[in-house]
Amino acid sequence: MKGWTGKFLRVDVSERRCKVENYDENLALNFIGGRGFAVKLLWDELPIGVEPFSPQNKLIFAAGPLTGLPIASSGKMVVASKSPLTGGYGDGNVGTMASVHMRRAGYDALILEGVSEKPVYIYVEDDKVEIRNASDLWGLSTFEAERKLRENVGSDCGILVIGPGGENLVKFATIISQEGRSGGRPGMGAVMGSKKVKAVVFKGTGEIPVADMDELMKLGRMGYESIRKASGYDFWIRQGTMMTVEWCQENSTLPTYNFREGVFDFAENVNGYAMEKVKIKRRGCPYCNMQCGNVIEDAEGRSSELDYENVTMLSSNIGVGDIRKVGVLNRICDEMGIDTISSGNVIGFIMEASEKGLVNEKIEWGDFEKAKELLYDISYRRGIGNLLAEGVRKISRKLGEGSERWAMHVKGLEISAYDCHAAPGMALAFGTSPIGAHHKDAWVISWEISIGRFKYDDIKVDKVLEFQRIRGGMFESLVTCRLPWIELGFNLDWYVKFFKAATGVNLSLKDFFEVGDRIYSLIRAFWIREYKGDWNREMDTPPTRWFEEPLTKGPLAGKKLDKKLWNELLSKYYERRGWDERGVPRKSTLKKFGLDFTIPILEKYVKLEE
Ligand code: PTT
Ligand code: SF4
Repeated sequence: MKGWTGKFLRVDVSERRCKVENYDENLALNFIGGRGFAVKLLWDELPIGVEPFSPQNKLIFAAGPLTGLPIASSGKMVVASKSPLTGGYGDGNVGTMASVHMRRAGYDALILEGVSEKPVYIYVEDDKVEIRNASDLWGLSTFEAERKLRENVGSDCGILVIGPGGENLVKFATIISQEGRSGGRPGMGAVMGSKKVKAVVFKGTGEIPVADMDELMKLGRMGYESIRKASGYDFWIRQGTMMTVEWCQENSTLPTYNFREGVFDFAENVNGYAMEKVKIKRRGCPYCNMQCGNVIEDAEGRSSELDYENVTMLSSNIGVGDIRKVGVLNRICDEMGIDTISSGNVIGFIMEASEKGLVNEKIEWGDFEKAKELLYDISYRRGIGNLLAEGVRKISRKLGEGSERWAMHVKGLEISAYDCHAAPGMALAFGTSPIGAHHKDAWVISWEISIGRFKYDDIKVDKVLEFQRIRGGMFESLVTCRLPWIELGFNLDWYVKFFKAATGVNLSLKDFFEVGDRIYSLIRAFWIREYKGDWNREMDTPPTRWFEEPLTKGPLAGKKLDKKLWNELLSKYYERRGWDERGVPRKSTLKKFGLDFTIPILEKYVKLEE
């Protein structure tokens, strides 16, 4: 095989055993890599209904055939597992030198299994693999742990690390790299913590096998140049994803006060221009000439790397209107290794619960000091933080009193930063995202607003599917950053050419989309299996707030989603996917994608329609 290394590294920390395995070429051709490899491995290897923190759960670090090659924004990695937050399939995508070094070391994925008795870190240097003592790292923040590791192992390597959040099994703990890159929103950091693995270090000195290196280098150079010449490049370099704050405010879609509103009175204090005033440098992922990490000096005089989602969920959604204070909250999340989106959600939720008298604590909107304290309490599971560390689905079930209606999640994963009171297409994207409410797979909102946000048209269903195929299927399996394409119009044909030069295999965009559909149906089968058939369309339905409580502020005051029309969109989505009215794949669909092996297992739990 070219492009792929053809090898997985398996490390069992219970048995302290490491093994290199060759995998079958058919796996590569049918699932490509990244998310595709991850879901196939989890389906094949996890005992059904496995407890996410048990030794039998596995954490997959997966690259794709383009990862780590000298082409646009290829330094990315998928981290995946059965999620402790949602109970279903969970993954995330992190930009890190670890992805490049893993591939140079000769592996397309690391499969981490078991539970170590004592804290350890995994050290991989080409074919040398060691499980090392990490007692002196346990308890350190992600920044401190990564720095300390670099002192020990040198700087020419890639490091993935967890913080106190992961160690203390916060259900939305993530995996951090390079002091500002985070991956695995649905608790991938907690799974790593449950295995007592503080860090994974990759040092690779080999060459990634490539079918036609000259062609790849040529395409790579041309690609970088094309990105640099794109009309939006200069502004992107200035603001990156932070430009979205202003856009969301203008379009009443900026999550405000636990997604009650879509506009924030202090948006100007936290938008891209406010950020530019305190920006000190930019940084980003390997092999990328779009370096979009905006590093600012925060209100405590420290560096904090900002992105749109982080800022919005920790500003408007909880009422903090000062970019440097938001920087502090964001940096604490990175140091503790917890997801900013879920953190902003649970804090917003508890502020509303306090306002409504559902908890005794006084936690007021916009209280920066309290928010800071809560982030530490969540990470160390202290006081009310212990409850918040469980995520909004569980908190709302505990508090009751109808709070489930304004617990902003789908399938247990907190919603990322787009208010959908007046965006049915984006609400469909959140509903059907394969990991729970995340915008990663189908960010259709800007397109939707441009074509008529109040419509419930079929084209919105088609757009969600198209984006899921491109973003959730193609980019998550080739494993490169999608931002050159979505932000600067870098044409998808580039990836077809990159893939051909890397692997020697000729696949069309249509072929990639078919792989995406295969991955989607397998992920859906995984959820249904893990929920033991306890599945219905409510699992794909966004929170009641968007259907029942209209916006009260801004130009869209009075607007909310129409449940009946929205449900029709969902039915059409199911139909196009080849799933039935419950959202369960039909037998014919599973067969069409070569997923016949799922049928006898699913039939134990649900009646499959033909
Ligand atoms: C991603 C989610 C996002 S999406 C953001 S900001 W965004 C938040 N970032 C967090 C963070 O930072 N620290 C933290 N403690 N928690 C965080 N939670 C949130 O996590 C990220 C970029 C961004 S910035 C986006 S959109 C794109 N996402 C990509 C993707 O998903 N796939 C892909 N092939 N390319 C992508 N490119 C862009 O990468 P999750 P990163 Mg991220 C600090 O992890 O779980 O997928 O959730 O990886 O290296 O930080 O780059 O406005
Ligand atoms: Fe990383 Fe940003 Fe570059 Fe994507 S565009 S690879 S997120 S620095």
